[in-house]
Amino acid sequence: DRTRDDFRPGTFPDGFIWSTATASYQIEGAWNVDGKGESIWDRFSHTPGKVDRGDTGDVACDSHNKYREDVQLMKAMGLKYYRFSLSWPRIFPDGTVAGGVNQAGVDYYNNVIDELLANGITPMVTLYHWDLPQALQDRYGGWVNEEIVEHYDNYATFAFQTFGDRVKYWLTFNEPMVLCSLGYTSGEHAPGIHDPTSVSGLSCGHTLLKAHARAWHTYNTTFRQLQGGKVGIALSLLWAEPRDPDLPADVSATDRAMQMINGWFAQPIFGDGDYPNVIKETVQKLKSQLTEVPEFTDEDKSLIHGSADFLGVNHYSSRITSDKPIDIQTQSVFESFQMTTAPEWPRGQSDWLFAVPWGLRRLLKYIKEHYGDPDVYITENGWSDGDVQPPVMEDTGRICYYMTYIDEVLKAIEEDQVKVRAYTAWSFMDNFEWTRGYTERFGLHYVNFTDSNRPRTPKQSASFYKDVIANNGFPKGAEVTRIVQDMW
Ligand code: GBH
Repeated sequence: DRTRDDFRPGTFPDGFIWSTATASYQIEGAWNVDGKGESIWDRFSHTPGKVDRGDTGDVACDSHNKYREDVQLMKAMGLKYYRFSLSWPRIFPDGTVAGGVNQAGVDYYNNVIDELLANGITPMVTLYHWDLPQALQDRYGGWVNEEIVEHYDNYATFAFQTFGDRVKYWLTFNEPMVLCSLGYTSGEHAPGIHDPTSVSGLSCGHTLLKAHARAWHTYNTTFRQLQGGKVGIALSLLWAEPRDPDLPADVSATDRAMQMINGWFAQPIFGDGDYPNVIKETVQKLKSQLTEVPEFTDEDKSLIHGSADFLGVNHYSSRITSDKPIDIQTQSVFESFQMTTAPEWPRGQSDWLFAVPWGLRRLLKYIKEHYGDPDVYITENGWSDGDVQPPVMEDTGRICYYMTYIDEVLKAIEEDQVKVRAYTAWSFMDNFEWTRGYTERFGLHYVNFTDSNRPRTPKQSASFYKDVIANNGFPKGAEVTRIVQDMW
């Protein structure tokens, strides 16, 4: 049974960061209020058939109005850090500096940041969590076009300049792999481009890596000395376990999967500065269909390599991987492996979400060994329940998930010497779960989306996490450790 490993109580290193996260489109609402421009997620969710039940982020958790209440709930949990994202079109309605800054949007984020700090909570800000200004999509086709690197850098510069006196932790992008593959290959996410050739997805990734590096260098040369903050990127990293560790074909299929899914963005930034071989091979095959080939010059590589002060890890689940023979002439390396799950793995509400706590420890060790032993901030980890009546307030599934995953983080720190500095629970509250709308709930707080006041109520997991934060882990004798051992 590889579901669980032993639970080992213990405490985290002093100064360990405990946080929770949200993202602008998923919580703010106020999509067309106070001068905000339209984003690609506004356009996408307003297009019939794109999101379950026709749900939209028009109101979402109404955090544009209710951020003070959110901060009080955070304070009640003893949270000292909070990760949230800025909506680019709330600040620059058409995405460009030339188009003008929206002062009301700037005021809103100043208020959020000040409210957090006044309550002893340190902000961690994601610059881009998927809500591109629609105007940049219309004008350039979005991330497939390198013209937008300049606009992203201008936006990032403005954010550093305006908020960087108070914000010391930045993430340039949330999950480039997800945004490029779901937004530009499968089309399940905004902007909804369906291109099974992978050409658009690969170009998206290429632009994004350049934009990321540009923003990091901007911070490094212009703001670091004055502001003293850190800039990283949040990558969605999966753990792939070979179906048969003694079968070389499965082991190499697993290696290909890890390269494709994790290495696409991790290797250029944290590895040798270039794409993994599987990506390069795919690019070679597609060359005839490409107008601009996603290959890095030596200059690109040296700009991208090392362009992060820490690695943000969004991790949720694992897969068992086996070899799948392909026809080299007609099929791509993307199809050369197969991923499954084990029947004993507990399932969340999201169809992709299986609890495999030991996968996180193995992933962290892999990061240490393959990506230069960086400082690691776990920027997301969490569990979904359904939108059921009565709502799941005694959310033992979520508590089990958190306690087992957090315990594996502790093992990675103590036994594998991985430099994990932060753990972030996704999410502070139930919110707009992209294509799934409000049908999947990841929150430590329940949000009633049928009530126009969007009341929030702490779930049992919120008090569990509060105890973890207060105890800096699971010290022997503490109440939280007893809960854990009872559930075990
Ligand atoms: C994150 O995405 C987002 O950053 C956040 O906004 C979102 O609300 C949260 O997670 C919960 O979904 O496991 O091989 O089947 C994570 C999105 C979706 C990425 C599923 C990996 C499936 C790949 N994940 N996806 S696999």
